[in-house]
Amino acid sequence: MIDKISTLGGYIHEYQKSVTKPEEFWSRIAESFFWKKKWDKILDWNFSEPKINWFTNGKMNITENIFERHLFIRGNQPAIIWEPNEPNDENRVLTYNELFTEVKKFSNVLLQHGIKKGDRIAFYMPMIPELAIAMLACARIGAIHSIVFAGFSANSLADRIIDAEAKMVITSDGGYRGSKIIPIKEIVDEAVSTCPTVEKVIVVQRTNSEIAFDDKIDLWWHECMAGAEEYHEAETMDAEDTLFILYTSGSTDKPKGIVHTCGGYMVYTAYTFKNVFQYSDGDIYFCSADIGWITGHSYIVYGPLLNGATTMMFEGIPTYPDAGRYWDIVSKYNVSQFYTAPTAIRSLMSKGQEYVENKDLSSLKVLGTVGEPINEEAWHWYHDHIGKNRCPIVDTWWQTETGGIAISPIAGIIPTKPSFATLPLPGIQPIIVDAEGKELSEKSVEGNLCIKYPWPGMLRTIWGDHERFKKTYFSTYENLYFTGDGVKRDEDGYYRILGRVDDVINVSGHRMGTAEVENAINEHPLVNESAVVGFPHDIKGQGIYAFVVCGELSTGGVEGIKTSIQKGVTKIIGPIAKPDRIQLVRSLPKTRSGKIMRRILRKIAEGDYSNFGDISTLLDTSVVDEIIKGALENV
Ligand code: 6R9
Repeated sequence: MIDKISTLGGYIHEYQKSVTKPEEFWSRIAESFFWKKKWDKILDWNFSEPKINWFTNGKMNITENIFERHLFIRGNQPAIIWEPNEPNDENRVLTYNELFTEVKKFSNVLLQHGIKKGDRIAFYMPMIPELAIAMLACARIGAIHSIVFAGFSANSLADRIIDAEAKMVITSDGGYRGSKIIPIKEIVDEAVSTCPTVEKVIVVQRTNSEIAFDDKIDLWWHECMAGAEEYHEAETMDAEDTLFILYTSGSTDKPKGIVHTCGGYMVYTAYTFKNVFQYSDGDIYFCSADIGWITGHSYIVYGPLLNGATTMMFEGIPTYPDAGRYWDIVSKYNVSQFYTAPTAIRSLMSKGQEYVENKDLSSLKVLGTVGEPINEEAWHWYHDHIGKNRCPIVDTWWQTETGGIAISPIAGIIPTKPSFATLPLPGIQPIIVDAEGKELSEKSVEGNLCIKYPWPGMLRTIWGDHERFKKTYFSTYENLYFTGDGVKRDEDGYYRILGRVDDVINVSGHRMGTAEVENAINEHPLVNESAVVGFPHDIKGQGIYAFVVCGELSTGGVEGIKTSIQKGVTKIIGPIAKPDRIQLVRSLPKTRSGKIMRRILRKIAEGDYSNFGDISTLLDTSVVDEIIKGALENV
């Protein structure tokens, strides 16, 4: 098992070792796993090609490290505790033995339907145990899962299926979310109708909704599992074989398929989970994320299960049946570690104290946040009202690309400071640079966050587009991985993440490319062009502000067109991308060379109508005055 860092001195020692002798450091950690064949070389890399290989020629399977490695001591311990949407419905507890049986059976189902190592399988699923079972079955046979958050539209799902050339889709008839039933299968049907690579769709029965069922491609999960063989030997995987693809938004139009591989991701998620959350045997760990995002992959499924932990999976939403739901779950299961997003904290905080008072939160030991910067007010509320001033908060900074937590306190060991992700974890070598890429080496400084040395959990490429991988992450600054985030370091060497410095906005912890939203808006028949920026939003962190130029107005007038733009974006991307504010404008502020000056639009969206900086390159400054006037009318 992985040793836990247990003192501040221990952290400093581990960190130094990870920087001076990274290979020795990671090899010691990797040795606590089960390898079918040990690696020949720990690390082979350069950031110019770029090439990142960890544990070269090591052979393993991540599910053997979850199951076979733990079973003799943990077979009867709960691996997953699933809490359903309705608090009074029966929950499900899967022990390691039970989960293992289901995974092996589903592995055989996949093989039986012609899935081979390297094939891609897309997922569009609610938060039910079959999601985790199917993920692990993919990993066991070497199929590559590509999980798509089930809030995306049919169109977004289809784009992802097509990009990965997925052969199969795993889904459910419907999904419960609070008082709503989501027509999951209907969305999949719409997507799959445009995806020629999909041969089979496996459907889990969850809501018993009436659905279209095409016997030629659709299969019921329960029917497949009924006859499935229980015996299955894990496929031998190379450490650098792809484990999964997860799509995320970037500054340019199309979402990118981030590729993670088996060996490095295993070592990194397991190591960071154990240390950051200080997980001990017997603890009940609850991460409220959806498995459709990286947080769910790394810290609901892989990280916890690799450590033999008990991990919760929650089907519902934080405000159903009321805003005390998370706290009911914490007290029902005696949750020890609770990990959520600042947007959820702000939303629950705004509902009032009555949902927290009288809840027994005494089992809590550690609180965590992820996904976006946490403001001090929310941090203090979380600390005082949920943690009762006794639980450390781990503000964990990381990205889909980093695979696991990169900058974060180690619970109870690294002293915290509100809104600071504090210090890098062992193996992470952050560097702050200015716009030209010059290192800002003073302690207390502000700039762009890069990482200068590889760590095992980092992405290896963008699916099908290595050139884009190079361009996106390694071309802004030579020989550095560029995170896209701005950061401030204080006199203690603590890091405070300031937010994205590229054209990515972070809405309720979800990454959204402004270009992606603009393209969706521009699909509207009356729209000529648009520019999207983020603006500060009390609950969501950032909201979406769209400046739109229309050729003419439809009969519904200004309000009618705004509503139809919102509907259009929901249909094309999904409800998470729906603009919060739309302002119709005569034209956009452009430079003489035709580039939109987003800097100005960002200021206007923030309600700051001065401090535009140098606007001498603007083609027509009167446009700015008009937009400000319109913005004031909008408020
Ligand atoms: C894990 C995850 C990544 C972006 C990242 C940054 C923001 C994440 C944060 C944070 C401030 C934190 N972010 N954690 N900002 N403090 N603790 O969220 O991955 O969806 O890829 O988003 O989220 O801007 O670059 P992902």
